[in-house]
Parts: sequence; C-alpha cells; structure tokens
Amino acid sequence: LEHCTLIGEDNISAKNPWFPRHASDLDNCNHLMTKYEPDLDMNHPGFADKEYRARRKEIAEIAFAYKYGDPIPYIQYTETETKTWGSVFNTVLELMPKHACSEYCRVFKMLQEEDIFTPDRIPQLEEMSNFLKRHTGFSLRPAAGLLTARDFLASLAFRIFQSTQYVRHKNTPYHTPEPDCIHELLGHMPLLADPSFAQFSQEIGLASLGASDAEIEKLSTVYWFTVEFGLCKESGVVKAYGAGLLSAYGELLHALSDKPELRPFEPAVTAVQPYQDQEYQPIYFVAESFDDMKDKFRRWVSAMSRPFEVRFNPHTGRVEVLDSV
Ligand code: NLE
Ligand code: FE2
Repeated sequence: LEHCTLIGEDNISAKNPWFPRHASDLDNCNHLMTKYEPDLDMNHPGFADKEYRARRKEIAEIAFAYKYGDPIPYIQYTETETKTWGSVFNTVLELMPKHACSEYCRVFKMLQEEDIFTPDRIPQLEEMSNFLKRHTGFSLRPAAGLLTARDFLASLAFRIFQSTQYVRHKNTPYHTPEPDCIHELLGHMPLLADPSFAQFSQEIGLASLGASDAEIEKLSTVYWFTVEFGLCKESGVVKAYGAGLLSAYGELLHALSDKPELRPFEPAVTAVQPYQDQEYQPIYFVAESFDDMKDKFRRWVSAMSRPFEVRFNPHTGRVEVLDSV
C-alpha cells in the first residue's frame, strides 16, 4: 500500500467509475427494482387491496423525500400492522432459543431489555438506528422498497443499512418474498449490532464499490446466501443467522429440517449458485463461524478484478480510492 496513490473524485472514467464516496452520496443510491410490488405484481397479497396500496405509497413517499442527515420520520403504525408484527415476533421468540445463532440471541435480549423489542409495538427505525450506532456504528436510512443490488450493497460500505418501513400484508404474516420492516427489524437488526457481523457486512459493501455488473451479481449472491439465508455451526449444531430465515418462521423450520441441501460456505462456489427468491430455498450454505466466513470472503474478494483498492476512512467517513497498478 505504500506505493499507492490516492485517486481523486473528479475525472470519472472506466478506471475511476462513479460510486458513493461519502454517506451523503447515498441520496443518489436509491434505485428500486420493480419486483414483488403490490402495484405491479398480481400475485402480491396487496394487489387487490386498495387500502394497503395507498398505505404503501404513503410510506414510500417518506423514503423518497429522505435526505442524508435527516432524522428518520416516525410512523404511526395501525392496529392491523402492529398485530402482524406481534404474531411474527412471537414465533421468533419461540423458535429463537433452539434455532438462532448465539450472537442473534444475545442482541435480541438487549433489545428486549431496552424495550425496543416488544410484541405490542413496532420499533421505529430512528430508535433502532440509534441503538445500532451505539453498538457498531451502523445506522439506517429509509428505503421505499427492494433496491438494486448495486445501490443496496454500496450503502453497507458506509455502515448504513437501507431499510424499508412498511409492513407486509396481513394475509401473509409468516412469509413474504419482498423485504418489509418486520424482516428488517427482526431479521437484520440484531446481527448488525454484532461487531464481527457488522464488519463482514461493511466488507461486502466495500467490495461492491466500482465493481463490474458481473461482480455485483456475485456479491449479491454471496450476500443472499449469508446475510439473508445463512446458516452456521455452533458446537457442531447448525443454527440460523440469515435475516430471511429469522423473520419467516416457515422457512426457518424448513432450513433446519432434513429437506434442503446444506453445503459448506465457499465464496467462489456460493457466488455462482442460482437462488430462489419467491419460495423457500432448496439449498443453504453453512459457515464454520463468522470469523471463518470473513477470512474466506477476504481471500476471494482480493482476487476480484478492480484496478484500484478502496478503504473506508472512519475519521472522515469517506471512502478512499487507491491506485493499485
Ligand atoms: N422471506 C422473508 C420474510 O418473510 O420475512 C423476507 C425475505 C426478504 C429478502
Ligand atoms: Fe433482507
């Protein structure tokens, strides 16, 4: 690294593509995918529900208007929404001791002690963001829906998690293919408050900055099979740490039954495994530990083709780009 030179932020070129250099640049990284939306997808449980669609629109507007540095607006959740949260919360509470990894259980307990996690109230993103800041420096910004992989992963480089704020339709409390705040809160938040896992998340984000489309596809597949649907070993027993499992009890039970195929986490293999985002996964990858997962990930990422290196400077909050050729 001593021989590297810093590449400036002007002169955008193939060798120096645009990507966010500071968390405020994420105001430009909120492009949505049009997938599983209640307005467009006839199979969405909210497709025929006018009231639900109006509510989604109302909450999406908040995310569209959001700018870096704003406090995250408070949402007055309805009784129906709170009831949906409560049913998912109670299933997690029941299955967690046996099936969730110890890091998840540890933070979950802290969230209960701080009264942020209770069955009768949906936590606000702002209070959750403040909780994360205190533990790992992660923070949240509201997202209107499913973002493109490039935009979503980029935010992780700054320890920012783009989080939806609407609630799934009441008819599908236990599984939905799209993210919603129940998934973000119950699935993602506990581990984002774990230092080792937070570090892993940021490293995926850093690896994505300026990566080619093919590399983004691979990184988002690794993200899918780890952060979303990952399993890990704890004293020889397989446990769940993936957010998509911890927020959907049907899939959690499926993942830990003898039905799916379990393979060891190996980034080069995992990155090219086609995945299922509509139904339960037929294949899951099992990590030995978070540390082992990070080691393997680092080795794999260092073989990626970017002609530069990036590093996050925590003093300035900026990503620095180093000419590595
Ligand atoms: N299937 C998950 C759930 O129902 O909570 C959401 C997955 C989002 C990628
Ligand atoms: Fe997720």
